[in-house]
Amino acid sequence: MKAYWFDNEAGDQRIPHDSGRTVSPEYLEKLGVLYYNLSNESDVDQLAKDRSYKNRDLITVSPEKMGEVYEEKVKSFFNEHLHEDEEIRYIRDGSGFFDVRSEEDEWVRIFLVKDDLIILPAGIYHRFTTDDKNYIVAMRLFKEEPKWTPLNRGPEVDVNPFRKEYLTQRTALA
Ligand code: KMT
Ligand code: NI
Repeated sequence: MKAYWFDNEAGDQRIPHDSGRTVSPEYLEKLGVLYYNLSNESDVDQLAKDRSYKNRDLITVSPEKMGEVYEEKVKSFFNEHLHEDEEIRYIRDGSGFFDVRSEEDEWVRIFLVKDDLIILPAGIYHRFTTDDKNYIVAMRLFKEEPKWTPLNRGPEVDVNPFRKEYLTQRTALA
């Protein structure tokens, strides 16, 4: 894992966009974003148990796996959105970027590789992209039914109860 401020320069979403300014795991925690490195896959079983994640699946994002719709998918993952549930991803192969909004509404870019596990809180605005290798395999964990409909940013979603709850929590963490 490596986290840094996104540079906001033009260019493909899949290039690093590294401003050179690092973001610490402590700052991520203030945003409610949790990060773990789990080199032993059985560690994920304990985490799942502790947090009541009953189900999981594996997603591969690559042109080989997705075929023609790959480029379209990669673009759609990159639309800024939130979920009404946590987004938990445990990277099993490849790499990619999760971008999350800071307190000042700037993008923090989080580069994840194999054995990295990230938990994005419900209500945080974020987006995802593969990097220039165009390949990531991730375990997705969820409680009951997967409830990860992306709610794209906009005036209505800004006042979603899960968004409001997140902002309350974030203020408490700051
Ligand atoms: C998401 O929610 O953006 C995704 O699931 C992307 C693929 S997981 C690396
Ligand atoms: Ni998402």
